[in-house]
Formats: sequence, C-alpha cells, structure tokens
Amino acid sequence: MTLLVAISGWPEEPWLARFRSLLPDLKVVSQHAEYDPAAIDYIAAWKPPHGLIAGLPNLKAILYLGAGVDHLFADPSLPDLPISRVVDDDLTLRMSEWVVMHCLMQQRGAEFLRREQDAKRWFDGPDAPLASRVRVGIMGIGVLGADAAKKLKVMGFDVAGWSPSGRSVEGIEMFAGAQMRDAFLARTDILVSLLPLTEETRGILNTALFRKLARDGALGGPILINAGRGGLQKEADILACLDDGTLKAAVLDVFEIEPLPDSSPLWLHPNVTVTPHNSAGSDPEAVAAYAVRQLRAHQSGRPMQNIVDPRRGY
Ligand code: NDP
Ligand code: OXD
Repeated sequence: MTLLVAISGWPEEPWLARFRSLLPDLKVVSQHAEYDPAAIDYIAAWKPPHGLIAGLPNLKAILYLGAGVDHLFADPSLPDLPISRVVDDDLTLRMSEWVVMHCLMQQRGAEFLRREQDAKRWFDGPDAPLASRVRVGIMGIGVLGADAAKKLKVMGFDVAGWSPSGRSVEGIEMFAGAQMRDAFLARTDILVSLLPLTEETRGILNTALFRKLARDGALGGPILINAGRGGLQKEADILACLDDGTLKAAVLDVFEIEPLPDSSPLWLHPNVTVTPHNSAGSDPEAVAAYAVRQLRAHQSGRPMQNIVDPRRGY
C-alpha cells in the first residue's frame, strides 16, 4: 500500500513526517520523489497539480487536506473517486477565533484607535456600541459558519444565518431560501462569508449584494468579512463600494489572486484588513491524524467521513 503526498503552497516536510509516523505499515511518498503511479493507492493532497490524480490508475480515494475543495473540482481531468475533506475541531476552532476576533475589532473600532495611538491622540469620543447592538449575518453557515455563529453569540452579537436549503442551526436565527435573502442582508451590519466556491457562489460578493446590507446599524455602515474563497468576491466592487460609502470596511483573508499581488490597492486601503489566507490553516499534527482515520476506514471497508458531493461542488 502506498500513500502519495501532494501538497502545493505549504511546507511538505511536516506532512510527510506526520504521515510516516502514523502509517508505519504504508509506503509514504512525496509527489516530488520518483514513484510508480500504478502503485499509489491513496493520495493526501492540498492543491495538487491538475492532471496528477488522473495519472494514478489504481487510486482508491482522495484525502483532501483542506476544507474547501474548489481547487480539486477545477481539475477537468479529476476522476470520479471518493473525496474526504477536512472537518476537524482544530481547523474549526482556528476559524472561529479569526471570525470572532475580527468582528470584535470592527465593533470596538480597533483600527481607528490604532491610528489615534499612532498620532498620540487621546480619543474622548463616544464608546463603541455593545455587541448586542451589532447584527452579524453569516452566509455559508455550514461546519465553520455554525461554530463561528455560536461563539459570536457568546460574545453577545445579534447573529443570524442564511441558508438556501433551509438548514437550521441550534440557537441561531436562520433565514431560509432565496426569498429570504434580501431580508437577511437588510438586517446585517457585519456580513461574514464562509461560503464554498462553486459555480453558484462565484462573484456573489458584489456591489448589488453590498447595496442590500443594513444602512441603519450601530457601526455607521456595513462591513464585509470574507474567509471563504477569493473567487467569491469582486475586488473592484469592494474597492468602489468602500470609496463611495456602500461599505464601511472589509476584512479579507482570501483573494482573487493569491498571494495578493503588490499592485493590489487592497494592501494599503485604510479601511481594508488583509490577512494572508491564514484564518484557519490545516495543522499537520491534527489534520494528518484525521486523514489517516479516513484512510483506515476506507481500508477496512467502513465509510469515510465528510465525503464531498461533486454535483454541488462542496
Ligand atoms: P460546509 O460545506 O460545511 O459549509 C458550507 C455552507 O455553505 C453550507 O451550509 C451550504 O449550505 C452553504 N452554501 C453552499 N452554497 C451556498 C449558496 N449558493 N448560498 C448560500 N449558502 C451556500 O463547509 P465549511 O464550513 O467546512 O467550509 C466553508 C468554506 O470555508 C470552505 O469551502 C472553504 O472555501 C473555506 N475555508 C477557508 C479557510 C481559510 O483559511 N480561509 C479554511 C477552511 C475553509 P447547505 O447547508 O444548505 O449545504
Ligand atoms: C481550506 C483552506 O479550505 O485552508 O481548508 O482554505
């Protein structure tokens, strides 16, 4: 039995070491080493080169090392094999930390106060509104969105979610279906996007949507927070909406092009916070252990968890 490890954009060595220690009975090879494609049974992958998987004739399953599988589905040669994606507390908690931190920073005016400090000014204006006066709306309220929603609620935010399929999340006000989308947006001061990138969601974060966000909120204008995928957002629209006041601020962890090019005006925009797609990284310690549990399940004929649906694209 052989596991091929194919990782792009993350350091590969910790993953190889972790898989080798967890799978002493398997051969674990890197995509950069010499290997016989016909000998590969499983692949553990993050953004593998397109075409690589199609060249593995005896592959049994794909263990994807991230939560979002859009890069895999963008491979036109992807064979029809079971794909298990990551659903693990380690990753979920990282994302909730990031979302809660940025909602609190926006609510408390952290960037503004930093600028006051830089100018040695003692701000004596009004206090920030309580979190309970700030309405957070989560689009993409699946595993990550639901956990973030619950933690935002603990901090006191007025949280709601929107789900096209009408899914419910315990303790969270939900808006269901296309007919409720505008009502959801109209009560949202901070829009948190944790959507997967699919044919339906590409470009969804655009001017038309931003114009539907609440304009009567306690923060003085709507704020966009996107940690889903860069392909969800139209960056030219975000910039135009920040400049004409449709948006007050944007916090972006993901971008149309990554790494964000030097030439992007987002870098230096005073009302934009850029984080380098690191809101919820996959930790080799936790995520390789999760992937190995899926591999062992498959080997012993038990179902793998969190199989993605190629028709939905997530
Ligand atoms: P899930 O599949 O659990 O949740 C996705 C949610 O999005 C589901 O609830 C789904 O609805 C909803 N959804 C799908 N299509 C639409 C649509 N057209 N409109 C509104 N809602 C929609 O995924 P996760 O929560 O685990 O992850 C979400 C995304 O977060 C990943 O796909 C990835 O892109 C991103 N991510 C980013 C990271 C980062 O570091 N920046 C780290 C990890 C993930 P339904 O319940 O009805 O199916
Ligand atoms: C993921 C990511 O999808 O890190 O897991 O973006």
